[in-house]
Amino acid sequence: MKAYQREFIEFALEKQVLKFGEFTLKSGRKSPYFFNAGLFNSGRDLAKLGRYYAAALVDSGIAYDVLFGPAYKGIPIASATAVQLAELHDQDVPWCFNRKEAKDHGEGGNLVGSPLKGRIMLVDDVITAGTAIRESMDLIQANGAELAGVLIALDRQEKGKGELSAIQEVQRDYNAPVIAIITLGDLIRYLETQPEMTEHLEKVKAYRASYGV
Ligand code: OMP
Repeated sequence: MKAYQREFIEFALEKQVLKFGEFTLKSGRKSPYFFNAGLFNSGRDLAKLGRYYAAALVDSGIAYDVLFGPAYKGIPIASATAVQLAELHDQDVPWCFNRKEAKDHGEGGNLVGSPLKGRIMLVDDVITAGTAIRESMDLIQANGAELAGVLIALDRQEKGKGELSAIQEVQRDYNAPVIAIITLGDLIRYLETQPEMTEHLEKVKAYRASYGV
């Protein structure tokens, strides 16, 4: 695990973005942990969050033309990432987002910002079942663009409907890599170094044994 990944886990724990307990997921599964990116809710949090996304993106070495943040949760994340790519990595990257409701007046259309063209890096918070990604893919394809990759904070590494994870399905169906700041595996490795978190570690491991890939 890299230093920025460990720091990101500690940041998420401190902000209670990452919590342990009993949570019902969108899929109906009961999970012993949950990641709520909405709790990165101050200016400094957002600046830091953008730094971690930018670090993971630069670290991946993947080439792309435009950052795309799908409504709603992808929007602040893509903008914070674009800001930090410029501030810390001297990269001036075009970015855009969509509205959920298409506008029929003014500039029209449902995209705001740079045109959605070329190789698109899709930026979002968490992928579990991949529903949100598929909606964005329709938009990318309708614009004649292609997916360069998906950048997220946490890869939960769980099975979708079949044996593959939603992320593995995205990689297979769209032939594009998924970059995560951290994975469930990283979280487990982190918990293994924290003796006071043994109880959480055991529950997370049991969850992985049932639903993990
Ligand atoms: P999919 O769109 O099905 O991949 O699910 C992703 C969504 O699940 C996120 O946008 C959240 O609404 C929710 N989620 C989290 O935010 N954090 C988690 O740790 C788990 C989930 C989830 O419900 O699976």
